[in-house]
Amino acid sequence: MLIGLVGKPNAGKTTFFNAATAGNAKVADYPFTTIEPNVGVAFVTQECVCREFGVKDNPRNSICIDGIRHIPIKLIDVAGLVPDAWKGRGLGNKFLDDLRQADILIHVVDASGSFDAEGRPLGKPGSWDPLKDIEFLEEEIARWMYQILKRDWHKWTRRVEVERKDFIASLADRVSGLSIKIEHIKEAINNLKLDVDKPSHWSEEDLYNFAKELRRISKPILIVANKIDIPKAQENYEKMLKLGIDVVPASALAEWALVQYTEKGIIKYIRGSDHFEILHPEKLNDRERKLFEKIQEILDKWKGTGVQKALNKAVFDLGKMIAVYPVEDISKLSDKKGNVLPDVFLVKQGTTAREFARLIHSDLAKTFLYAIDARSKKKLSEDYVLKNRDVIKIVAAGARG
Ligand SMILES: Nc1nc2c(ncn2[C@@H]2O[C@H](COP(=O)(O)OP(=O)(O)OP(=O)(O)O)[C@@H](O)[C@H]2O)c(=O)[nH]1
Ligand SMILES: [Mg+2]
Repeated sequence: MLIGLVGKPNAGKTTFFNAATAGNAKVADYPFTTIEPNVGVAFVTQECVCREFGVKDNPRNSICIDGIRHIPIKLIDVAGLVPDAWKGRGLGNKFLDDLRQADILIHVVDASGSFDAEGRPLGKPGSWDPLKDIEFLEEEIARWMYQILKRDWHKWTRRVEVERKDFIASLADRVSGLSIKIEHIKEAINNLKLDVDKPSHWSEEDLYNFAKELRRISKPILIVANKIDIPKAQENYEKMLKLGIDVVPASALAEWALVQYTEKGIIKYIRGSDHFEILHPEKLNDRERKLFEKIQEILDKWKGTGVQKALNKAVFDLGKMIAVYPVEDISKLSDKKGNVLPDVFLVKQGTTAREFARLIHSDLAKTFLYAIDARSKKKLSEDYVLKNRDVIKIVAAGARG
C-alpha cells in the first residue's frame, strides 16, 4: 500500500511526510524545496485486538503501543504540483511519474490561503482561496492520465479489435505500471457505459472522461486542510465542509513537533491521540513550553493533529482496506514460535478466507481446508468474507498442528 502526498509547493507535504515517518526531509518556506521524492514508512493505527482478548502481544510485522496497533504503509512525498504540470510545467511530468505506483493520494492543501497557485508567498493568510487548489489538482492528475492513455490510442485499439484480443485485459496490461487493476477499468467502463467492443470509436471526450473516472477509482484523493493552526484556515475549512467536501483538518507542523520531542524522550505522545505528557519539563525552555501550550490547544480543539486521522481515513475508508490478524494457535493466538498476535495484514474489503490464505502463502491457498474464527472458535468456509479486526487461523491439508 503506497500513499502519495500531493499538492502545490509550500502546502506542507514534506512536513506531513516527516511527521508521519519521523523523518528529516528538507522543509522550507520557498517553493520546490522537494525535488527528489522522499519515500518512507508511516503507519495506520487501530485499536489492537490484544486488549479484547486480554493477552500481551509481541508483534513482528507491526507495532503495538498502549493497545494501539501501528500497521506500516509506504508514503511518498513528491515535488509541488503547479498548474499545467501535465504539460511539463514546474517539475510537472517528473512529479507525476513519481506517483505512478501510488494507490491513494492525500492532497495536502494550505488551508490558510497564504500562497498563490505556484506556492509563492502572498504575505498574509486569507490571500488565496484554497478551493481553487482542490479543483486544479484533480484536473492536473486527470490530464496526466489522459495523456498517457491517449498515446497511440487509435492505433493500439484498432489492433486489439482486429486481432480480437480481450480489450479490458490488454488495457490492464498497458496501464499496469500505474497501479491500475482490471477491476478499476471494469468499474470505470461500466459507470460511463463505454463501448468495449469498439474502443477505437471512443471520442476524445469519452477518453478524457474515462481517464478522470479511472483516476477517481484507482487513485482516490483525500483532502487535508493543513495549517489548521492558523486562524484563517478554520474559515476555509468550514467553507469546504459546506460544499460537502470530505476533508480532514490537520496541523502537520504540530504533529511534527510532537513526534520529534517523543523521539528525544522529552514527551510521551501516541500517534493520533489528543493529548501528550511532558516527561522532562526541565528540558524545555520558555519558547518550547509556549509551543506545547499552543499544541495542546490545537489538540483540544481538533481532537488531535489530524495527521494520523488522515492516514487512517485514506487507507481504511478511501482505500477500503481492513486489518486481519492471522494466527496458527487458536487458543494462544500465537504463531509457531509462540509470538502472540504476531502479524496483521491490510487487505481489501471483500477478501475471502481463501484469498487471504493466498496472500499469506500461495501454497496455503492450494491446500486450504477452512479457517477458524478465534472469537467464536467456529469454522469458516473458503468464501467467508473477512471483517476488520478478524483474528483467524487458516487450516490447510497436511499442515502440522
Ligand atoms: N503553521 C503551519 N505551517 C506549516 C504547517 N505545515 C507546514 N508548514 C510550513 O509551510 C512551509 C512549507 O512546508 P513544506 O513541508 O516544505 O511544504 P511542501 O509542500 O513540501 O513544499 P515543496 O517541497 O516546496 O513543494 C514551511 O515553512 C512549513 O514550516 C502547518 O501545519 N502549520
Ligand atoms: Mg516538500
